[in-house]
Amino acid sequence: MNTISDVRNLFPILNQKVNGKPLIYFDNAATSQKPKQVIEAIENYYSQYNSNIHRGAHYLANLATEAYEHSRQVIAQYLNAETQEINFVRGTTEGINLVAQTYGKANVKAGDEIIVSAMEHHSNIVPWQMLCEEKGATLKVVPIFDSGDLDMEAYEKLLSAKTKIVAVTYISNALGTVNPVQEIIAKAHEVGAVVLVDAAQAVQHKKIDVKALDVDFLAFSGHKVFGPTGIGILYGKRELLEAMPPYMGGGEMIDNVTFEKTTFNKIPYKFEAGTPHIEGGIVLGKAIEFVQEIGLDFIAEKEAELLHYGTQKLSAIDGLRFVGTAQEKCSVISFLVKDIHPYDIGTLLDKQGIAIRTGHHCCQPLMKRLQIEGTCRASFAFYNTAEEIDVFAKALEKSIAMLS
Ligand code: 7TS
Repeated sequence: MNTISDVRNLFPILNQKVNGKPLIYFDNAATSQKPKQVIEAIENYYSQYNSNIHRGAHYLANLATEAYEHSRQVIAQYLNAETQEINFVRGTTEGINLVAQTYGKANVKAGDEIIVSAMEHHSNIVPWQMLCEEKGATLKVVPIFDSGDLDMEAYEKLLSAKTKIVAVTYISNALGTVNPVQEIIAKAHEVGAVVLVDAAQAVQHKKIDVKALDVDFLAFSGHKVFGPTGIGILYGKRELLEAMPPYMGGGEMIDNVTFEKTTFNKIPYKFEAGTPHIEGGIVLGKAIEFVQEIGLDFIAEKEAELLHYGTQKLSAIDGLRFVGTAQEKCSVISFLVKDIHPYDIGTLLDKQGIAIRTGHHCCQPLMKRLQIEGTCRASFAFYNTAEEIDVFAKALEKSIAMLS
């Protein structure tokens, strides 16, 4: 599996025409495409061993339970976590809300502060804002430079004994900025705050070792890491998860129920009420195994080449300006051209078979900070090619000519 066509053949969806042109999929930050082994794992589950897990003492239920729990182990090893620290959730959004509604409710009081950054996705802003409103706490925002780099000096100044939670994205979906999370975590710990890292844009690009990072909570979505939608992971340190109240009540999360009092199950089941997304959980493990087979080094190398080439190619386009030029970036290129509305560019590119994202990318406060309404965003995965970037650059020039 060495050539790029070998890699691309693993992703059946890539081999098709859109509007009469070969599909060029540059919307990987929104969701990644799925390799054959992930698609086959979904079919295998439903055609061979679909069954409810944990509760049924029969053959199929045991197979499904084993596969689900095996997946938890695969994911734990991938992150260098303990198996019981891996909670299946619906995605990054649910993971963050879970922490806000459990750890947050139990530990944040009036007068406390929660710190987020100016480049957060709405899902790492709104849950904290809701918590702050409920508790009378204050949301503080780490500013960024125009480049899209975090202002680390300002961050240090914001930290104090009042800081209870720091919630920050590892990689910005809108700008591609890679944040110095290790340093952010260490500084937060100095004032006794816990840190949640939003790894929605990181886990598919970078090796993450939760122990080395010493991160308290980390959330990601399966669908951005070549797995299904509707499934994701919340990692939490064991001692924090054990001390936290439950999130949702229901089956599976209990130890014993009477009308007088309910005792709760041990972690991670305490946070997994109801029948979960069984197929999703199993297949997310397959997606992580897929990433391990391909190798994060290979992925990082390919994506760095694409980022470099794409940046070079687009800089030659008259009137184009990049939004997000941080020192360390991942394979996301956000840009604007003259005063053309991003949506118009996106629509014309789509007619040429090219999928990019336009708009505020669920980062309205970031767009306000940059005094823009939105951007055009091309985000690459390791299965994209320099040839696709060539076609994209030509199509972009053609679109600009039509819109100017
Ligand atoms: N955090 C970041 C940094 C994200 O990029 C996203 C999704 C989320 C959280 C939410 O993830 P979800 O799976 O729970 O929805 N970002 C994008 C995007 O950039 N385009 O579409 C979704």
